[in-house]
Amino acid sequence: MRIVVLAGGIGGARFLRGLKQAAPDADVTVIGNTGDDIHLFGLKVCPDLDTVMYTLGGGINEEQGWGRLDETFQVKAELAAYGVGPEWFGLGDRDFATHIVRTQMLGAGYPLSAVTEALCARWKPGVRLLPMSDDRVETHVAIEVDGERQAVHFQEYWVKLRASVDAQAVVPVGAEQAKPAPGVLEAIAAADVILFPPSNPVVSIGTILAVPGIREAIAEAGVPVVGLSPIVGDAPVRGMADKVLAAIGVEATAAAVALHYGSGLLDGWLVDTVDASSVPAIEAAGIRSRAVPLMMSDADTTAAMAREALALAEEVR
Ligand code: GDP
Ligand code: FO1
Ligand code: CA
Repeated sequence: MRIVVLAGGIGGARFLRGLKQAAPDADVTVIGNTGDDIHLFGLKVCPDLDTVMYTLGGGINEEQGWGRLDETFQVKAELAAYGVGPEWFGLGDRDFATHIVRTQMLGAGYPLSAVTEALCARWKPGVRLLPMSDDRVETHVAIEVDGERQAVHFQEYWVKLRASVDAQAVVPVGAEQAKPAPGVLEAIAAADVILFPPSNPVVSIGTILAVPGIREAIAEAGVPVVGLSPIVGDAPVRGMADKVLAAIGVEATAAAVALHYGSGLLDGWLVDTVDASSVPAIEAAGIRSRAVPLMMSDADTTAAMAREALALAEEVR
């Protein structure tokens, strides 16, 4: 079975680990969000691609959900001694190596998709990991500071400001001109099932869908498209999805997110058991829905979520 998954960072990566356990023989292609990417310390940082690669490759810092296991921060301290920041973003020593390889290859002219493939040759994530695009796309967030509207990079909004101020708009800068990376549209067209893991609907999946051609290819693939809610009990399980959903005028509820994707895109939507009362409204909107446990607390529970998603896909096929 060929499965295509649109993934952000932590939510996407953890779900993928469960999917691999649930369907070990499936051929999985991951279309990763690159809107979080940023140039820092002269290096190209791709947080969501790395989170997927490290999580599936066994190199992730489990508690944190991003960055490397057994990490140290000597280089960061040395940079700080030179007064080189930003001090709010912590690239670890082991992680620096990944970024040096990536930046060197990009500088030599390789596209991000080829660079990602080269990095994955070491980590062997067991999925085909494709960036959504080889073109530069950067998510910016409009905020108000001292009565003045300004736009900051998503990393600044999330890591530096910890989403402490309201997001007024979220803009995937460059998305309109971006082309899907090689293999993306082909993988979608060849898929048997397309899954939206419990990733952020705005700054992860929303950004991937903003690359012209991807949304259309999914809608036209003619195969079940099933998603899992990242919102449980009217709040994100972690992160700032509530803030960025508010910026696009969508309530932070499992049902509102399903309706935001809409029946034109989604065929099935899993909500957590605490949100079981929202199932009829989702079904009334033409999206088949089930309430099942959606907390990725351990490998077996996460694999069970993946099995539920695949079962729902068969139901709507
Ligand atoms: P990020 O790029 O690291 O922010 O990760 P993603 O975009 O892939 O996923 C973030 C979303 O995952 C957040 O909106 C969380 O609410 C959601 N999430 C994290 N852990 C869980 C979980 O155990 N269950 C569910 N249902 N959602 C989760
Ligand atoms: N998140 C933080 O909260 N603080 C950091 O210092 C930080 C560094 C970092 C370095 C590499 C990387 O791949 C991810 C990193 N993240 C950090 C996570 C990341 O900024 C965000 O959580 C994601 O972009 C949201 O998906
Ligand atoms: Ca992300």
